[in-house]
Order: sequence, then C-alpha cells, then structure tokens
Amino acid sequence: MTKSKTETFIDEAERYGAHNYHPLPIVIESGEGAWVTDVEGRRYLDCLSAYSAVNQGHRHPKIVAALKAQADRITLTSRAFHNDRMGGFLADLCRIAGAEMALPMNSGAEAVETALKAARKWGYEKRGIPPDEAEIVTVAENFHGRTISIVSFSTEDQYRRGFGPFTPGFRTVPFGDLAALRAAIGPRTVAFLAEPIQGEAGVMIPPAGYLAEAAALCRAAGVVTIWDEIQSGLGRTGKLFAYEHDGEGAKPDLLVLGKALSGGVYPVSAVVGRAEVLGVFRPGDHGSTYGGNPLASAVAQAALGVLVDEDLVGNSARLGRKLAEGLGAISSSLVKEIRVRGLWAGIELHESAGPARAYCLKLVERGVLAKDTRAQVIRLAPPLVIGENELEFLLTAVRAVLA
Ligand code: IF1
Repeated sequence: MTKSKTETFIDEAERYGAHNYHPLPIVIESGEGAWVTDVEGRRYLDCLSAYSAVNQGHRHPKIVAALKAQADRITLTSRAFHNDRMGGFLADLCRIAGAEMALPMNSGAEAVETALKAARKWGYEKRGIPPDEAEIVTVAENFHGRTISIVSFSTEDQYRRGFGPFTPGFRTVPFGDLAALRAAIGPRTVAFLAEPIQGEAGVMIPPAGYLAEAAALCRAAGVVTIWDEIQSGLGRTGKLFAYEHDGEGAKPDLLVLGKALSGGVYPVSAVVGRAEVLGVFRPGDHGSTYGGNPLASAVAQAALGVLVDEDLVGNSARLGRKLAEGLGAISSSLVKEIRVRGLWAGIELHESAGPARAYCLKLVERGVLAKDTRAQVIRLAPPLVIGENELEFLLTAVRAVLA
C-alpha cells in the first residue's frame, strides 16, 4: 500500500515534531479568503480561522502586499534603534482602540505577561504595595497562554500537571460572579485579569453588565482591569472589542490583543491602554528582540486598516445575527445549548452525544473545518470576510451533522 500525500506529511510531522498537539487529519497546503485547500486538492470553509487570527481571511491581498513591500525594505532592527514603521502602527492602534499608549510584543502569552508585569509594577510604584506582595485576581476556566506564570493560574489540570513549581500571587474567582470578585479584592490586589468572553472554556458569555460592574468595582478599589481580547477582540463578536457589548463603562485600563492584530500573517501582539499603567516601564524593564519590528508593524498596520476599511466588524454583526438565527432554528436532541456572539459560536452537546471531536470530523467530510473545545463544544469562528453563501454552506453542514 502506498501512502497518501496526507499520510506522508502527517507521518513526517509526527516523527520529528514534539507531540504537543492532536490535529484533525487534514494537511492544508493553501488558502484564500475563507477557504483552504489540502494536499489532496479538497477545499474547506475554514470555520476556526486559526482561533480567530485570520479574521481578515487567508492571505488578504492588502496585508500580503504590506508584508512583501516591507520585506524588500527591512525586516528587523531590534529596539536598540528606532525604525520607521512602529510609530505609525502604534498610532493607528491607539486611535482605533481609544488608548493612550501601546507596547508591542509577538505572541499572545507574551502580551499577557507584559500586562501582568505592568500591573504589578504599577501596584508597587503607585499604590505602595510592599515588595513582592502584589496579588492579581483571575477567573476560573481562563485561557491566557502557556507560559509557566500563566499556567500557574490556569484551572485546567492538564495545563499545569508536570509544570510546577508555579508563580505565586494569583487568586481565582468564578466567571460572572461579582460577589466573589468583590470578596477576592484585598489591600494587595493590583489587577483583575479576565477574558470578556471565554473562548477555550466553550464561548462562555457572562451575564449582561458583568464587565461594566467589574470595571466599576475595580476602579473604586484602585485595581487595574486587564481584558484579554486576544481571541474575542478585533471584530469577532460583532463589535470591535467584546467588552463594548457592556458599554463604555466596561473599558479596561489595559487591553491585550494578538491573533487578528496581524490577520494571521505574522505573530504580532500588544498591550494597549492607559499611560498611567503602561508608563511604569522604563528602559531595560521589559522588551523583546522581535517586538515592534518593522515587518510586524507594517503587517499589523495593514491588518488594522483592512478591519476598518472593509467594515469587518459590521459584517460580523450582520452575519452573526444570521448565524444565531440559523443555529437557533436547529432542533436536535444532541444539543444542550448554543451560544453565539457575532461570528463566534459554541454548540454545546449533551454528554450522551459523545465527544464534540467526532462531530468536527463529520463537518470535515462536509467541507467545513471546525475545532472542538472542552470535550462537548463545537466551536465555530469563520473569517469575518465570509458572505451569505458561505454562511449558508456552514449552516447546511451543521444541520446535517446534528440531524
Ligand atoms: C493553542 C484555546 C483558542 C487566547 C487568549 C491568550 C492566548 C490565547 C484569550 C495565547 C490563545 C489559543 C492558542 C491555541 C489554542 C487557542 C485557543 F483553545 F486554547 F483556548 F483560541 F480558543 N489569550 N489561544 O485564546 O496566545 O500565546 O498562543 O499567541 O494551540 O494553544 P498565544
């Protein structure tokens, strides 16, 4: 038996790659817009969008053009020197996010770490917290990345097992629980870190008003709010940022962005927010070799431009309503609950339905790529550039698989 192309590529990856993933058995070769093609020539509607990094669609021509043009000028200077790209990117980012200051990094986890460092230093300098005693409140079922400090406050056993000892200084409260947050805030609390909608936990949407009330509570207590919108931000939920569903009062002191900040073209993340907090960093306190590099800056500036110019937030809101209607009309004994915000859905199955992964494999057979999360949830997050026909293609596949 000769091996298929797919098997050959998978065998090679499994032989030489560390086994920290268990991908669905598809080998993707190319992509354009909302569609990808595998090495067998099969086409799929991408409804994961690399966990919302590809909100602008695969290989958006304007973002790819910015990448190519910048690659022909200069790619990396290090922050030992200035470059002529970073300022323009950060100016656009601050304007779009309504922020005073921004700090560019590369991965999401690094940006989360950056926000935590800023909040701790702010607590020592501005609040006079005794050295090494700052506390940060986090939320149960969170996902903020994979570094040792971040998994220190994960509540998922697998993310922690084998990786201790852990970083101290974190406390956890249930998502959506204001009383627990109030009770957890003490004299040494410097920050509250939360995802406005929890992605990995299964697209969990908090009670209306939760973020605004949490922000008010923190403001009154002198606690820095940090919203991780690495996944929920930049249009995914039908607003530019997910916190906006709770109104302007829900605006955080620090907002953490990544993923779609580069439209899936290059790793770019950032912390944006109030100068009083980000301003605590002085030269030498923090940094990154690649953070804010000219290639990243050019790509991210273009990716932000595409979001605004093509009104992808509006498209997400408009098609998101149709996605909610379409999914809501499905009556299936397999489904326990369906949660939708913009073009982001979590279809939670009853335990009796078996693991969600099996349904994702059935979606693959119907030309739709989606990824399960938390055993029982099928997660849908198509690129924000999809049209009505693609949405109908998705709904048809979901209906068939849940029938
Ligand atoms: C993986 C999940 C999604 C994130 C939020 C920070 C980060 C992420 C809210 C870290 C990353 C990813 C990474 C990816 C799987 C994934 C994920 F299922 F694990 F939760 F998207 F749903 N904050 N999310 O969602 O960003 O350092 O990875 O750039 O394979 O671990 P990063």
